Amino acid sequence: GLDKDGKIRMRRYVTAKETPETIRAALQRPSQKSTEKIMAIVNPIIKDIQTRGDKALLEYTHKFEKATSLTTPVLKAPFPASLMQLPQETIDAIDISYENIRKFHAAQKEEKPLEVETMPGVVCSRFSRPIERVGLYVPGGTAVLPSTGLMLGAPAQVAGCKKIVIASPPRADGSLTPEIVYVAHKVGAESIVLAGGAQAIAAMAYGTEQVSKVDKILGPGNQFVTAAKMVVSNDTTANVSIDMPAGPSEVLVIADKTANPAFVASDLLSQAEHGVDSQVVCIAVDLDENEVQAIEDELHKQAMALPRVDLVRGAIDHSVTLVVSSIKEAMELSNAYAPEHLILQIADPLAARDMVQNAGSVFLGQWTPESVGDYSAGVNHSLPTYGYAKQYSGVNLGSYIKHITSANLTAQGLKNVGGAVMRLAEVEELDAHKRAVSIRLSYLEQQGGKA
Ligand code: HSO
Ligand code: ZN
Repeated sequence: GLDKDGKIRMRRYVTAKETPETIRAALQRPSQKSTEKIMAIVNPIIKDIQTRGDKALLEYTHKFEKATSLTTPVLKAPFPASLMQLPQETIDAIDISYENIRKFHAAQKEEKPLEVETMPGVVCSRFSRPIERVGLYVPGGTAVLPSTGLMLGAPAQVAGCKKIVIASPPRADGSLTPEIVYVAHKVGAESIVLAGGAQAIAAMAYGTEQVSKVDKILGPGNQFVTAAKMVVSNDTTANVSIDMPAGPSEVLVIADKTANPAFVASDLLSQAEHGVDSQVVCIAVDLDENEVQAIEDELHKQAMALPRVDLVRGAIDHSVTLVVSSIKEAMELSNAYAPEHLILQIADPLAARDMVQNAGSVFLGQWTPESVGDYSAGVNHSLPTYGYAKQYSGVNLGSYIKHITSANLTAQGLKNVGGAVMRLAEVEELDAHKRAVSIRLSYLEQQGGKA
């Protein structure tokens, strides 16, 4: 990201002057550490937690978080007020965000069970139940992220999950940030596991003496966390599921001539500051040299003023600006990239939204920076990354819910559908299946069809 002239700048391509292969290569995600290497580290940790429980969990926390004074890995609710002392402004900000997230996710509830009469007397229904126990991973790392606790916890609470466990790595002095404790309190968590990494995931997947076993684990994390989630969700003895695979965070901004270059740059940087492995993409629609230059100048100027400028530099190193000729071309490139966040700083963002095929969450117009979605608007910020927006949804109310179906037939219904069932049972040579229908139909005949 450091040019000859010392500027922090993204690579730039004009698509009309390049081959499609070059553009495709420019939109590659930065490669990650090999899965094999990660697995070789993660697998023994998971085994160790399974066999030695809390003792192993504490040892890893002493080692990886340097929190050697920590003597117990779990804090159970009710959480003492002394652990969540915060400035009133912070409490207000969390409360406002929490309410908006709750509101938006509560609206995702189904009004009533679905019911369809597929044939006369054949009624199929679908109803939902919350997943009973969920484990929410709130990363530590280069920043504390209480907002992730809200994004995962508020929908779990709205869905009616009975047990909400939050795991988050403690600080080196063994304590939790008060914001995380306050968020855990707000969402009704039953406990906080003071651990991070693969060890925290394993503890929630299998349970330990003090850590409650959960049915589903959600939340973003580094490669170790993601690998551990994959491992436990593939282990039938754990009987646990996960939300989605996760990679580094990313944003794609589409800007046309109406966009304010300073706004565009600020959005690119808000994602770049997450970490050196973040990726940001700027698609400039029909901008001339001066207009692209204006965005690049703003990016450099704003970046230099950031405390996290070194992380930004790393991210900008594998980030790119594409100059394209139309909104349609921009949307095609965006759909192929499938960004976690898509920001549309263009004249008619609503029209462009209709063209979105693949994206985690979309931000419309110049007054909607990604930051509002990261914290307070109400939309979720736990989103599919690394191209997984092609097949996964971000965390939503449905992430905490199972659908159960029921069928309910009358005697006439069985008469109506029974022929098809018996024929297919014959095809599959499953006689007992056929008999379960025929035995009833014979009974009805004996009754003279009165039943
Ligand atoms: N943009 C991040 C979420 C986040 N931002 C948390 C600030 N805090 C990944 O979607
Ligand atoms: Zn963010």
